[in-house]
Amino acid sequence: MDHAIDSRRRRLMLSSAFAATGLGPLSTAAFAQAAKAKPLPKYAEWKYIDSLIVHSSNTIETRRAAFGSSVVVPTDILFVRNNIPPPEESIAYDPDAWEITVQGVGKPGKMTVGQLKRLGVETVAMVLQCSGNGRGFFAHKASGTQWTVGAAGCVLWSGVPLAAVVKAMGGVAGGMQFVTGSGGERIPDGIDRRQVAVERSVPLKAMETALLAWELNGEPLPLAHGGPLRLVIPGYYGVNNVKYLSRLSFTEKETDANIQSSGYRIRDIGKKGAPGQPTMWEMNVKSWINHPAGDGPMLPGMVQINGVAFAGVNAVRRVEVSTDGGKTWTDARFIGPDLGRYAWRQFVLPVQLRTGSHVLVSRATDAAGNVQPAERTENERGYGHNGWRDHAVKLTVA
Ligand SMILES: Nc1nc2c(c(=O)[nH]1)N[C@H]1C(S)=C(S)[C@@H](COP(=O)(O)O)O[C@H]1N2
Ligand SMILES: [Mo]
Repeated sequence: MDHAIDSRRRRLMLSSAFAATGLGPLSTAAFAQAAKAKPLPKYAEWKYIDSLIVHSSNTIETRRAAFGSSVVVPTDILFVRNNIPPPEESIAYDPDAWEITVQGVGKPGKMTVGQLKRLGVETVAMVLQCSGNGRGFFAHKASGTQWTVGAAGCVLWSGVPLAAVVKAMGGVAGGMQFVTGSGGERIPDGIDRRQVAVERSVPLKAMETALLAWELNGEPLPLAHGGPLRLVIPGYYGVNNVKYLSRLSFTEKETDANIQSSGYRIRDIGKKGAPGQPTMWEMNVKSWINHPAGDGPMLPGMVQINGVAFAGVNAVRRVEVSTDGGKTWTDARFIGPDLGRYAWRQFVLPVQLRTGSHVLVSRATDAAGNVQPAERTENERGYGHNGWRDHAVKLTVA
């Protein structure tokens, strides 16, 4: 990842140059915070730490203030989530040699990334978001990483449409209902695969839009984000986008791996996860404000309230913004290019902020008419939080 290290150095140089002029993108407080922060893990050491919150070696969040106003989130500030430690870096050295097993098709067999590249190529812009994004706002201390807003990012994936691969391999075998992807992590001897394997099933219809991706934001897919090959299911929660894809199966049933059968299930607080409860597939409609981020005092006057809005498999149609905690609302304007229904839209509302305290919130509506609710839906593991109230930016203008 030499190119990424270079870009990080370049950015560090820029930020210290700005700091010298007093125009630093980072406040002194942010520098102090960064100084005592946990270090980045080796496989993600090329990331730009000042824009990230390192929760653990396997969970890294983008800072709210670090989200830009362009549509795409740069790879070096994109969040990372690994349920188990990633494979060795060496699997990404010769990506074209990486091999996947394909089952549940007319002609099952193996395919290398090099062979897949000959079958087709497509690009999709989509929001990658962890099911637990916003978990930190739940009052019952839901177990898991306490993400706020930054376990999400809109990115560009390039790869072969899954439908083209299936066509080349004799079509989906009769009776299959699910697409099941398996992660290529090595599971130590003596550990039950079913307990820990990252293996997810999604409904067969997702095949129409899925990609097997080898490129992220115009660069070869780094190991941290699933290189050499990743299953991409546009509009579905992060967990379904299986990294280091090693096996792809069309199956009659959902996998019995824990991560599918009992994990990632919506249930009441105190209940155990079980098949039959709603699983984290399509994402719900959601928005939040990134600027101002509420991380310091502000002077009164004109402010460009800027944030992001998206709605899973649906396009987002409208965003309203309130500066009084949701009593009154004004329509915001979308800015920048529309990269399609799976991408997020950036929105802006210029407002005059007077001296005092302000609670800034946003509320999105999707093309199907779903409106982002005020409150979160309470659930044991803190999944799917799209309540606008908890995502507020609280500001003091003085
Ligand atoms: N093989 C594999 N795929 C995986 C995971 C994993 O641990 N292993 N984590 C999933 C979860 S829970 C999320 S939110 C996303 C995170 O993607 P990222 O690390 O590229 O941001 O990857 C998903 N795919
Ligand atoms: Mo996740």
